[in-house]
Amino acid sequence: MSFTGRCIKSWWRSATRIYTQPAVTSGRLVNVGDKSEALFQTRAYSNNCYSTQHASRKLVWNGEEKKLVICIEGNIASGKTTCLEYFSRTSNIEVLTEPISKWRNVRGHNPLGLMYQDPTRWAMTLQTYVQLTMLDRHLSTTSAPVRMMERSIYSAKYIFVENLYRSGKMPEVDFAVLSEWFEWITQNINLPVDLIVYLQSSPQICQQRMRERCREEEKVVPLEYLEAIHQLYEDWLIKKTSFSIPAPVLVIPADQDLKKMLHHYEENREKILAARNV
Ligand code: TTP
Ligand code: MG
Repeated sequence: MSFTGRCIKSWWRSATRIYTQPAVTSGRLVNVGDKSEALFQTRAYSNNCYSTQHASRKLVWNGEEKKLVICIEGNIASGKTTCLEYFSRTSNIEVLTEPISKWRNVRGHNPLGLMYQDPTRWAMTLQTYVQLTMLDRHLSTTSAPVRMMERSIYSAKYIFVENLYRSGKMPEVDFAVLSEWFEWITQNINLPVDLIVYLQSSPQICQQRMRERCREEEKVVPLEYLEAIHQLYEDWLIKKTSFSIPAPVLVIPADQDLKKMLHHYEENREKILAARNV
């Protein structure tokens, strides 16, 4: 074999190794630049990945094999955690609940509480941290073949940051800086999502559930806030008129009581697990 031939063979071996190694508990971001087109063909083929062109210039996580990634979305108190807890009982699904405990306590500070008390001053602080913790969730490794996440980096930006900005609570400069961060992250890091499950609930029901669970920071949240969040979700995932949607959407009506909701989740189990066919 010629020298060039040997080089190509050796490069090919190392390139494919990145994507065929077994799941490990830690990983790192690797930059796969323009030279790696063939490598991306391998990845695109084996992962059934639908954003190959973009992926060819992105940082990708080399710590684990491709998993099915499902994001559970919906208004505050729409029942996302309950839904995740239900599916966590299934052995091949690993559940990643929202990092809300971190938002309530970062080195002794409570950015969630501060944001609700004085959004103009603290929304940027909270949303920067939400963005970081959501990115961390997207990149975390799991051993199960299916991963379910509470929310995503997308809804943090398209729903919450957008709402704070539109309602005049977030200064334009804060919105601009957060948007630059978000765009850099989503353009440069591969964050695959295979399915969005939208728990569609009325703001009134969410308010009732929120009152019942009585999270201290949320006592000041008025119905109008939940209505605004609801409208942004509807525009994004139902009317599809606002922002791009990173994956197909499965809508589950979520106003019913817990027992009926668990029944709905069970009814939708097959659809959720066959995410690529939705
Ligand atoms: P949710 O993400 O809606 O989580 P939840 O546990 O309240 O929902 P569910 O009952 O459906 O499981 O919100 C958690 C809190 O964080 C809520 O007060 C809204 C707030 N939040 C923001 O302020 N900004 C954000 O970007 C996100 C994602 C949440
Ligand atoms: Mg929750």
